[in-house]
Amino acid sequence: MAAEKEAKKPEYGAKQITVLEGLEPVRKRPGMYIGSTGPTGLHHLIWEVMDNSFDEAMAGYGNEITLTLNSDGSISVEDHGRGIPVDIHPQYKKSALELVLTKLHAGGKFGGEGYKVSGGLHGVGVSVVNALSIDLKAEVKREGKLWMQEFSRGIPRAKVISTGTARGTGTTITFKPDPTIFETVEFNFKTIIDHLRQQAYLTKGIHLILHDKREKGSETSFAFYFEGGVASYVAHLNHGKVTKHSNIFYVSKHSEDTDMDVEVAVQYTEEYYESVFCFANNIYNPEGGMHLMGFRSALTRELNNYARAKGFIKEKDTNLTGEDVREGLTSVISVKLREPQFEGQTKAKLGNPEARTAVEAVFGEAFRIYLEEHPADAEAIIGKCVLSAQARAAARAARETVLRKGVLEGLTLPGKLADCSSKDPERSEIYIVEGDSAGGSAKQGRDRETQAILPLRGKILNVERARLDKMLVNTEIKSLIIAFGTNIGEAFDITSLRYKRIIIMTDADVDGAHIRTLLLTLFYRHFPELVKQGHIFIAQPPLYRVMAGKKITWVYSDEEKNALVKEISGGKDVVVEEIEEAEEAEEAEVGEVVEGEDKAVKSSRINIQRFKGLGEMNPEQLWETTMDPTTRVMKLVTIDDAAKADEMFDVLMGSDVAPRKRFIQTHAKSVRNLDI
Ligand code: 0RA
Repeated sequence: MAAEKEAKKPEYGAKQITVLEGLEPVRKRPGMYIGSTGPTGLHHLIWEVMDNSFDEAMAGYGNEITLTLNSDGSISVEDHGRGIPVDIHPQYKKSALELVLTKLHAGGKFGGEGYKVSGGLHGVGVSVVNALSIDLKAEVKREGKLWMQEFSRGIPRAKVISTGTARGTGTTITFKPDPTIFETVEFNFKTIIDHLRQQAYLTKGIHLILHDKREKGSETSFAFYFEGGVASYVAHLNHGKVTKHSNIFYVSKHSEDTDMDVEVAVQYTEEYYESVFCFANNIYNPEGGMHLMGFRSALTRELNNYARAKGFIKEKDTNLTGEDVREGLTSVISVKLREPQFEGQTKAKLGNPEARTAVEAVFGEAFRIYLEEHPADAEAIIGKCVLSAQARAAARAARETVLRKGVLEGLTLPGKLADCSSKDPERSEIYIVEGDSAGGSAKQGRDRETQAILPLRGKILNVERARLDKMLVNTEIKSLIIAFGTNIGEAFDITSLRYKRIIIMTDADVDGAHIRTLLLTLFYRHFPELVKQGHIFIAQPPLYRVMAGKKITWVYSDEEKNALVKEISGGKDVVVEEIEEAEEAEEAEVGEVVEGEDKAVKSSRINIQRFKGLGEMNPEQLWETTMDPTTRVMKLVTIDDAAKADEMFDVLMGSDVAPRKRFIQTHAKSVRNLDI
């Protein structure tokens, strides 16, 4: 916060560190602190440490944060903040450093004026990271000295010691996640890169550097720095789209009344949908919240005021509605406040009412001035909104006609839907299956009582560009809507949902991914409630069938396959014949296996068959591997997943190569050393 720098800086020492409790609860119930022990929770550890570095940077201490993926599986986060204090706490007789790293919620963050929160949803403290790390080393530069302390699973290996002299200040935390806690301790490069890019947009002026040193000899480095803050973010989101005006609206201001930083960027495109991304203290709020409400009311008000004042809409005309002004809108809203309150299903909806007031005031005033000062841009925006209003009226009329014809009344379930016999939504689920042949297997293999199958023919309509009225004439989409029973648009009613689970089942190839993305885009844009309330799933068919002697095992990843082969072969190296096509697998009977050097040993035979498509499985196999509710694995789709699919759609899936090229080029610019 800008004001923070000017505010009196209290002497920060061990005294201000308040202590709530020890770390045992963290190891006992890690999920309570980091959400899960899966990949998301694992990456949460990094965000947690980085949040502390961001806090320092945003308070004006240090503008470069470096993340290093080390070859031993550990991660280092280095900042140039004030450094964690190392003096001894009078009451606890321990260094502040040790307290920060071993006591839950000890970080000064809860101690009043000394420190402020960037986290909120994160913000559980570095001690949580320490508790869940098999090794953690803290190095601090402070008052001319270099300090160091090491821990294992949250327990200090020794007291903090000074290891030499140092120039400047800062903290480096190096940690290695505990493999007995996490399902996997392998970090995902793309997850990290995406997070860093987003954080760089949200904290302008801060350099974020990533070194990937995991592979000796092929180390790579990336750097992100965006001078334009969220305006750069909007430019990024609008890549590949035709924009309505070239000047991106941008405001960044501290609201004195509410003591809040407000940053908003806006640009209209020729698309029909709205892309809005809200953040509070750098945390994404997929469900929006008070900042979004403030933004929306100011946007509608200012555009109506301007349109009337300049005669774009006449006395007798009705006002532009919220929906009219949101078509084609791309915006990023970011607020930074002292005590964010998160609500909603995913705990990611901002609840602070003052955020509404602050955004409404700051954005409203700046946007009014922008419209006045950029009449050409204003005219283009208003023109688009007026057109949206007209189109909406036309669409309403068209939809009413469609509805009157009873097309969506649920009276006529689509012919190709094989419905389940249960009429209880709680017990019912629907598989959306790619292609007729897979649909056939699914229909035969399913549990008729509770599982409905809807095969989709061909590529469904690219809903991104389609308007609701046009969508409603698309057979595939109509089938989906009728099958769901919820209706769509203003008539959407989740209480009429006919299936508790909607499961997307596509092939594990590029076409499958395309259809899945299309469906996710459709759900994100037109059925967001289904996603938010956890009704959408992705089936996970196996990648391979491994046959050792007579025993068949289905495996779902390459790691699993390798582990299984190792297990079957008893740890010895074996040569395994992998067969790509199912037909070939039959011809080849069983792949020959050579066990290491010693061929005299009793020969075990391993045959691996890779599945290309669902259609290659017979009904029993499909049931057994993918549809049996007692054994299947499915991925729950979050609104975040759907938003990502939506965002990526244009850029990566579009038939047009130009935006894709541009995407790669612009990203190359933000990267110091693109070495992939
Ligand atoms: C407690 C108090 C102060 C800073 C920090 C903790 C701190 C923690 C981390 C974790 C990673 N990097 C960090 N940098 C700082 C305030 C120190 C002061 O007022 O001098």
